[in-house]
Amino acid sequence: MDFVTYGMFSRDQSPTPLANLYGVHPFYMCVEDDSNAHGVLLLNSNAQDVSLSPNPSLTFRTIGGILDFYVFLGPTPENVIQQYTEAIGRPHMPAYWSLGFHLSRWGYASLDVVKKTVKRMHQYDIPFDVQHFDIDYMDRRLDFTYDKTNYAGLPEYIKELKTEGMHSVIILDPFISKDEEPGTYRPYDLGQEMGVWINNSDGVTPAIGKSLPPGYSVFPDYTNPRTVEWWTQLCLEFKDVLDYDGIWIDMNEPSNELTGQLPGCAANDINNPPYIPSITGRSLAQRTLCPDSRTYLGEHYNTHSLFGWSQTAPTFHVVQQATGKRAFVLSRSTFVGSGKHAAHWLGDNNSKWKDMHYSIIGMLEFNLFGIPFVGADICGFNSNTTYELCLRWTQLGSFYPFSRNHNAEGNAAQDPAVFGAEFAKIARSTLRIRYSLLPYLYTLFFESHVHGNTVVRSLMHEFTSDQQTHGIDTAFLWGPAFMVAPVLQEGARSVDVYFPEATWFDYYTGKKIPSTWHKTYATVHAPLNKIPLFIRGGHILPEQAPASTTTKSRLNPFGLIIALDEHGEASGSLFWDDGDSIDTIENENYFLAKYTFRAGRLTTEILKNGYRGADSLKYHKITILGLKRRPHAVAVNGRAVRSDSFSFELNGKLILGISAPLTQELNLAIH
Ligand code: MIG
Repeated sequence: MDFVTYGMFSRDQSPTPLANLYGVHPFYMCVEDDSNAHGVLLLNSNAQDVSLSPNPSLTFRTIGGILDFYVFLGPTPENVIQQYTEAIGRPHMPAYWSLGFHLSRWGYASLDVVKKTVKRMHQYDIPFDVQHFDIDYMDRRLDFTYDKTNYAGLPEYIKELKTEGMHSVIILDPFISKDEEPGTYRPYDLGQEMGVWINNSDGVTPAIGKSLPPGYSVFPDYTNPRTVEWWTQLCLEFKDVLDYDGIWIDMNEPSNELTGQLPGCAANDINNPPYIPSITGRSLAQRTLCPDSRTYLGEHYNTHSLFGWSQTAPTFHVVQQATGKRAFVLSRSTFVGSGKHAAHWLGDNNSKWKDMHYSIIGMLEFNLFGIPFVGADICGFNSNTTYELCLRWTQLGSFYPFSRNHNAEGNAAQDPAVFGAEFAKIARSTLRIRYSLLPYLYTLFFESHVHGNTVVRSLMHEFTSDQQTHGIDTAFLWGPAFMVAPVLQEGARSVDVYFPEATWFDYYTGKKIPSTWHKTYATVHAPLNKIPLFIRGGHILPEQAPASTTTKSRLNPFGLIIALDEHGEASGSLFWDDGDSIDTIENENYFLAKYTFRAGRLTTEILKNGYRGADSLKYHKITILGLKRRPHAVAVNGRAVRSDSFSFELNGKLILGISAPLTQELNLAIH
């Protein structure tokens, strides 16, 4: 609030404090001194800035458009986001596989290198679901082609990954080269014929810029329904070439190497308005097109920051159509409502410790923006990473909702299998924790999709009246119940963790955090092989035995972690469906259970039992944390459990081995 001004205008800009970045979200949430929260959206796509002062005051300055203000009354932070996403569109339900670990790299250089990388991931048995293909799969960086020399055999390889239960995501850029031999490059020829490009100010001739492909390029105008037809057709045709499962849309700010298109922007008021908001370069054309360019919806001046957003829904729909399954679309540029159709990564960060810290801030922000499926490039994108940074980042990134290791061209390989056996073992064990908790994460996404909840949230979000939580951006929660407190400093072997007033258990030991640590920072041991994790009492987390892919883990037995609060109570839920069919909720093809534990009894209420694929699944393990004493007897569904199939540890942790069907009410009594 200290007299800072934030500019908003979508820009190909690696994350830098105060700079305008890839996305535009003219939304804020405010928490007042009495802990009541509200939110405000100015639904406006023009270049704008917001000035903050400690009065407190806030001033929006926009240079066009409509002054459409929405106020969301909360009163809790979570209510604000539920109301905000009700207005702008609730986040989509992600495919289960897309919650697995993703691996990517710009500059594998050949399919052989990809294959070797995937192989070493498998050799170390590191959980791994999705392989990304960045622009080097393309022939000379041309969309809808692949490199038949360096990536010969790519179509077959993608099929092979599929048979192993893995998935593939391919990148597509928004610029189309106009300089290929006429008749040899269908995406351009067809688009030209259909008239789908952003035009110059004359409204007729296409705007010509320069980006990754050879020669000069034109820019599809996704606000035009004809462009959507063209894109849909090409993506469908390309599916017959590369059997992709998801599409990654990059550079959609839109990015351009030139300042404006050829031959440069005319001197007029639209290109040079009397006030230019506080954006990098103080130029509306820098790294993009001239403001007076014409899109179907209006002047680029008004629609610039909508480019990525306008590309997102059509891409989502064509991925659904092409695969017949739930779509995965990863977009760099976002606007209000993008979460309805896209996941987001935070862009071109650096392999630096402070960037790893920033990623938590970005992840929390995008959860406020209604785009909870978010993560940063694990181990850092620009420059070479180091062993320790990459290890700590792999631990943190194992708890990003979108968990992907990605790297820039020219840097040393940084996949979790490249640093040798010790690193791989740690990556494996951390990712296995992620995979075991995916049923909980998936249930959080269900709640986000249906009720608009955040998936990842700050401590402030849950403990709003505790002022000490307000500035914390070094730890975060999955839903209300699972705290991640990563190591963010080089050489550190401990973390100072703030424990708000609640019952907390160490995830690894089940041991209760002493109440003397409440409302203070406590130093928690964090050797290289460990990221501190805590479970909050009062909550029940569903889990499932992990495996090398979610395709396999989804068949494994479930467990429940019942973490009791000070009254010996806890509750939680599990959402389950086939993980990748479209509209399973609308079609009632899902399973939803609510668990309640009180007075020594667990009861299950099955709210929906509409997914027959759940019938063969079982509960195998119940963990109860925070019991005051060793139980005399335990009964599951009315039958006594033999004392040799449960173990009790003095720290109050009870583990029960059971076998009970998932789709029947699970009842447990502890005496
Ligand atoms: O400027 O496709 O942010 O993730 O690897 C390069 C190559 C274009 C920018 C993306 C990055 C990606 C890279 N792209």
